[in-house]
Amino acid sequence: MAPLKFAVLGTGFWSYFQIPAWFEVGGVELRAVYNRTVAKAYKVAAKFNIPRVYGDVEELLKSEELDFVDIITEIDAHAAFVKLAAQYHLPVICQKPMAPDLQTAEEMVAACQKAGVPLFIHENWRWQAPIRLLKQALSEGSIGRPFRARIDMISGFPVFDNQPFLKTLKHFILTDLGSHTLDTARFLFGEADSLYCQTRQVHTDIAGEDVATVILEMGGTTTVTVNMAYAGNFLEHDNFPQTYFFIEGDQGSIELGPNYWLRVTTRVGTQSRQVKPRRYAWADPAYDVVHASIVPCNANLLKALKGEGQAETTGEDNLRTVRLVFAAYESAEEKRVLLF
Ligand code: 89Y
Repeated sequence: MAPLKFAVLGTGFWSYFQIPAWFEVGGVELRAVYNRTVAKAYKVAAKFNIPRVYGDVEELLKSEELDFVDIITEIDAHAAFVKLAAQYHLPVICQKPMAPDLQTAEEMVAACQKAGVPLFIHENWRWQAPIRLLKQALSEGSIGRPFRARIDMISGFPVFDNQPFLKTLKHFILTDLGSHTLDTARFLFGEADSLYCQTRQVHTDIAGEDVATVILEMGGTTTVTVNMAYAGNFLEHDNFPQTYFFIEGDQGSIELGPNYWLRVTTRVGTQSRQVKPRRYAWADPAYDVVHASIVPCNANLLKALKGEGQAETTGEDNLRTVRLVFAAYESAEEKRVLLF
């Protein structure tokens, strides 16, 4: 099969990793890049040998013959660009979080459904190597029925240094990180039956919340607590961006702890193994496990684009994650449990 031709819309921080991750997967040809500040697009084009650069999305869509587009812009541009791609009948990948609110996300999914255009969400967290292995250990059933789980993504890492716009988000940690952790919770434990959330703002120079605690009942069987914080404080085991898990089942327990140690404890004892992510030369070591996860995420989406398999994170599927994110804000604001 000929390589699929695509364009990247948005050349900020994440494009420096999503583009080489595409080259890692192979089977694609990056024809053009767009960025509102076109000088930034030229920089990325020069770095990755991309033939054409645009400062106008419609001009790009009119001029290029493409098989899909990959949107890596900031959140506020997602809806307009997804709808444009749908208008041009182009399959589209959109960076998480899908939209700044639930209604916009629903409109994006509906627009693509109406146009008969596939919409995929670039949601990479669930593709982290240690999390895939954790899922496998859970599915193998040795710990029995999981009745409770804790997911901790707590770090003092200065996330605003590389992504300054995060400071301006009125809805910060639940959209930025909750999109990932709640999606991962769905991946591991199924759909949510209820949700309760509390949020806090520790930084005084940002617009949104930087701490969130979400308690869910999932899959009808599991109580899941998701602890998130980017409070800029100091923590002994601060290994950004590693997520820690502790899962209790009626026959044992599973832990994914610091430095990717996966421990499965059953009647016969504890089996430990270290599941280090692959290190790529193009990745920023400070984001190792996340940057490495972009490769299998892209590979999964590419299979679907080629008609060779199902994508895990379709627009329709990710809408369920988006619903949880905004349900969490509603719960925190109204101080009540939401039932689904
Ligand atoms: O934006 C976020 C992401 O997708 O991964 C980590 C992050 O950079 C900060 O939460």
